[in-house]
Amino acid sequence: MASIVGHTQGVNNAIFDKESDLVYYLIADSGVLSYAGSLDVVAHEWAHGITKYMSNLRGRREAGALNESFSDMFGVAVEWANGSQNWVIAETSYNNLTNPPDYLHSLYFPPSRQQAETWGEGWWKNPRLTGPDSCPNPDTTNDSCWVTRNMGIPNKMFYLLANGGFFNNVTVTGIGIQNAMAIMFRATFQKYWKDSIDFARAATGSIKAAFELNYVSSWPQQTSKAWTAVKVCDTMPGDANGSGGIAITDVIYLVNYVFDKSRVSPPCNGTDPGTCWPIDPNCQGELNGDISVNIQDVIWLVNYVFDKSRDNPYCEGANPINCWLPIPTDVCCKLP
Ligand SMILES: [Ca+2]
Ligand SMILES: [Ca+2]
Ligand SMILES: [Ca+2]
Ligand SMILES: [Zn+2]
Repeated sequence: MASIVGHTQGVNNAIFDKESDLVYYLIADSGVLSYAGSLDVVAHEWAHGITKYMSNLRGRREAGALNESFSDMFGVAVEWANGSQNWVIAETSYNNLTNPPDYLHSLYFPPSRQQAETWGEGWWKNPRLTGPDSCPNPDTTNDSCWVTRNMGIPNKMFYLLANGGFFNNVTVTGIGIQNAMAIMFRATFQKYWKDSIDFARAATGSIKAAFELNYVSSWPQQTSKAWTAVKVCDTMPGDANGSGGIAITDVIYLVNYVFDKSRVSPPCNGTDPGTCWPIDPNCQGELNGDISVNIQDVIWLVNYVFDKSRDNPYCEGANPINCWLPIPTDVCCKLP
């Protein structure tokens, strides 16, 4: 990818030009060195090219924030693979400054650079058409509906998933940056992330990618938890009992939920008069992708749990490993 480094007025910047596929590095007299000297920024800009040709995420609202965040994830991951293991962007270009913060973004603590780390809180601003303080018209005065502020949310999610951490009362066990990047890349490559999607769909798409890449591990669970921690996603499909994993106990829970739900006599004797097996949130029992929770989900879950460890005969569905991967849907990952 061709790059052009030049002098400009105003602020230091790096820009991927979607029309020409050129990257411009603009140097200003701000004391910050050119971003062309920061490997994470270079990788960030190149990742915009990946986005353009794979997911085509737009540049506004939540899709715009995800677009920028994917580039930051890629930037950190490339630098990590080349021996510089840190969670900040462009630190090499800020080395000569005496006053912190000496970086452009932080995935570890986005608020240090005026970026949100939790949906609906702090530096977050409403990027949507509806709701309080909504953003009807994306333009330069509102940063295309708050792209730079809100990109801190998926950035923080990625940090938590890769590194692990305790945030907003959620504990995420880190799966390593290489694995976390593989999930986000698959979401991009498979177009689970595309066009103008919102964060909830982005979470859904990455959980789906995690299931596909490594269903026997805790990747889907930790991906779900990471989005939960930043208050975007609220659960994992198939985890009917809310334990944080998927096992035979979820089958028992879901069977009881589905049959108890419509049982009038004898009435359920639990604390809930309608059913002793409420699924909260309800979508945890929805795993075949058709929105409602019913007997079909029981069948799906039984097959998933038992097929998962079956080596012979192999599952013969579209997925060579397991034909019954839970399908995350938008009902299973809602903004609070
Ligand atoms: Ca860095
Ligand atoms: Ca469970
Ligand atoms: Ca269903
Ligand atoms: Zn960018």
